[in-house]
Amino acid sequence: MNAIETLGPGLLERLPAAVQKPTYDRASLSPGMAHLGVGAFHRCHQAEYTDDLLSLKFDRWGIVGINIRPPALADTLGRQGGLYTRLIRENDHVEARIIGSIVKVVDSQDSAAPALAVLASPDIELVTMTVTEKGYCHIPSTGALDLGHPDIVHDLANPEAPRSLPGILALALEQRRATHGRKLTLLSCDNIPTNGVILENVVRSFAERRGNGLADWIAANAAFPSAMVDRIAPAVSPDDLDSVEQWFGYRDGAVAVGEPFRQWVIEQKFAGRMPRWDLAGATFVDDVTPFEHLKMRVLNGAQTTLATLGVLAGLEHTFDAIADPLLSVFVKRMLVEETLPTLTPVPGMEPNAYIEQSLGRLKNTAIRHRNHQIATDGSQKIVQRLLNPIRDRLNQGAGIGLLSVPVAGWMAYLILASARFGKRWPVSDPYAGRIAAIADETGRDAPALASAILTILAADETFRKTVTSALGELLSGDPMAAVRHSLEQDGVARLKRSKLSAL
Ligand code: CS2
Repeated sequence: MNAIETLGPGLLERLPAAVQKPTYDRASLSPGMAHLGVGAFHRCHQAEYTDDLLSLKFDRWGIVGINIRPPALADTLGRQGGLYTRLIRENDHVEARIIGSIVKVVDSQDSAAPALAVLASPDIELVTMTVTEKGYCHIPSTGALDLGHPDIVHDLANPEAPRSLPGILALALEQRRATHGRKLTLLSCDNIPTNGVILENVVRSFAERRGNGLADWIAANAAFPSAMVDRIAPAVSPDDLDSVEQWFGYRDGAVAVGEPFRQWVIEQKFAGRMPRWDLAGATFVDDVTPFEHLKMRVLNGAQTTLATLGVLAGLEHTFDAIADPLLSVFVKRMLVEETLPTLTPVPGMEPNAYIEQSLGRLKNTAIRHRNHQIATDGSQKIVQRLLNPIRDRLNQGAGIGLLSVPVAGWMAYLILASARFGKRWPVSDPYAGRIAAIADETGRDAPALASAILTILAADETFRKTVTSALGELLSGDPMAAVRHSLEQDGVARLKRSKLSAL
């Protein structure tokens, strides 16, 4: 029996017809940009846009992919010369394409040196990144650099051997200033609001503490555009790798799976040249804020709601949660009645249609996005997805009965999940330890628990009351009672309001 071949440049000419391949000459690419955090999302998003651009308009913009956290890239993408199969899946439909835009990979998990050699190189004009929400080492509620973060404490004491993103980027910029002085654009592609502002803030705050004029140099020579990114691309499973082998006859250790929908809105604020990703469907704008509010509050808000409540209801994936009649009614009413009135109009996007489209995307059964994966790091996600719309509603004097339920869902998830799922899925959230300690102290008494957790979130009184009552029910034997009651109570409140306005 022939051994199964692994994907690599040598296989490109022998691929089955069903697999598309790069139409440009990869050998003549030279690295012009780097990406930090080569996970499933990058492989389905920025790397694909760049691949599209290379096919349309040949340019030098090859990507150097760098990981400063696990997994190592050398054994998968590295071994395959940067090539991988990107599958677009929607229910029974599969579309396969080999992406060729990543020209080199660098593992920098043990030391920052390999990453710095790339980031400080004069050839690199642009650094994009997807390092997850917590990678920025900021305090989610304020955006400030978290000076108590263990990695920041370490990096300020050892600035020549940084571990954190802000520490690594500050040192790379310092080395650029010392060696060639070329400008750099740093483009965050993570799901945090005003991600460019947050990135600039953490890097500059770090640089200011170095006290060597670096912060001023950064202000004059680096740009930090904000961006809204979108495509659902869950963590890849062994089944995905096996499917590629079964369908196409080769082994690929770096498969990425995404849905058909994709979007990228980028603030037009570059320090030097910018890749013409607009030719491949991205949009350059002056202000990303309305786009990111829409996406984070509607699509991501729905995902977090379905994930935390779905886990409590014993459901595995997003598509299982949205198939549940109660959760599907709940999430739609929450978005239409409470989230939508907090949105700023976005040119060319009708919010009701956007809600429908987003909920439609979540029904895709080929995208096996686990509720546990989305619930991971919930504390870093709920601010932009749920707490900011809640704050806007409270400022408008409007109800928050529905939006409060998934916030209580996040708390209940952290309290219950380690005990229930700990072995199969260790709960991971920077707040998990603090919340577990509060749960031990308060003995799971909902009002005491909610009150202690909400103090961390600096919550207002109305918010406290609504979350406390939902949490009590979510922690009971029938967690979905909270979802049902919130819908009933909200109905009663609306009836009262409509009677009052009829007077
Ligand atoms: C998800 C996102 O895991 C999560 O937090 O909500 O990764 C989501 O799929 C993307 O933002 C979609 O663009």
